[in-house]
Amino acid sequence: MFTPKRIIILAGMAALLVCITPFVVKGVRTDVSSDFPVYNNHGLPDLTIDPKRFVSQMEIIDRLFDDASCEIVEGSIGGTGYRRLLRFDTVLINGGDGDLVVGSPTDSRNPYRKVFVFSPCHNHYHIEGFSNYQLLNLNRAVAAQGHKQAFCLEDLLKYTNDNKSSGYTCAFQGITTGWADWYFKQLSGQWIDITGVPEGDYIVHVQINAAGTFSEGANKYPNVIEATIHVPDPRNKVTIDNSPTATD
Ligand SMILES: [Ca+2]
Ligand SMILES: [Zn+2]
Repeated sequence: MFTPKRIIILAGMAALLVCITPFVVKGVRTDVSSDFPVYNNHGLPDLTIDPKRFVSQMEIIDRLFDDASCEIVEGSIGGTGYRRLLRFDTVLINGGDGDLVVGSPTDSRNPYRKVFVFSPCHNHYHIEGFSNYQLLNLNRAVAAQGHKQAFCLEDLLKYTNDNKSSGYTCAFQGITTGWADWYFKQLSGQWIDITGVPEGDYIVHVQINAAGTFSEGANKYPNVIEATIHVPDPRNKVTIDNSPTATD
């Protein structure tokens, strides 16, 4: 019921209520719900990213990785030692009028079973190639290759007030219509490794359902989100975050 991811989110929400700092997002979880109302998509899901949280949580930090880091295995960092990471929240909203149903990673009858891959960093099954994270120059050339971030899709936030969750978790994955999953920036891989990227202005580019695994019907809500960001000189100090990895 309460997975580590949920507990961290609940703790985070509690912290938001009592602690006002310049870094706290002013928004609440329903901020963008009116921008992405559930519509008649003939029973199909339509996934999109919460654009406000994507921008408001974006930050650049340094983090230390050793030879045993699961991130090396997963390919979310380009090497060991201190890496400079541009990280952000990805909240996946389902604005279609049908659930996204992915099912159990371990059920041999599941038609999606081939898209599941076990994540050593998260210790559960992810959907391979679900999203693509890249840093682009303003002329849209790739400045930092980033990686394909895999996901376990589950219901974590309600985006409308009238739908009950169908109860999707990492063990039986999906997102209910009107609900959202939340990959927050402290999770392993919720970043682009920008180590050595020169100072300048760049575009953070994220695409979801990148491999086209799931049908989204009319697909009215965008699967690509972009934001511009200024990357400081690599010699400049930024915040170091060596706190234990969130692994859900
Ligand atoms: Ca979409
Ligand atoms: Zn995961």
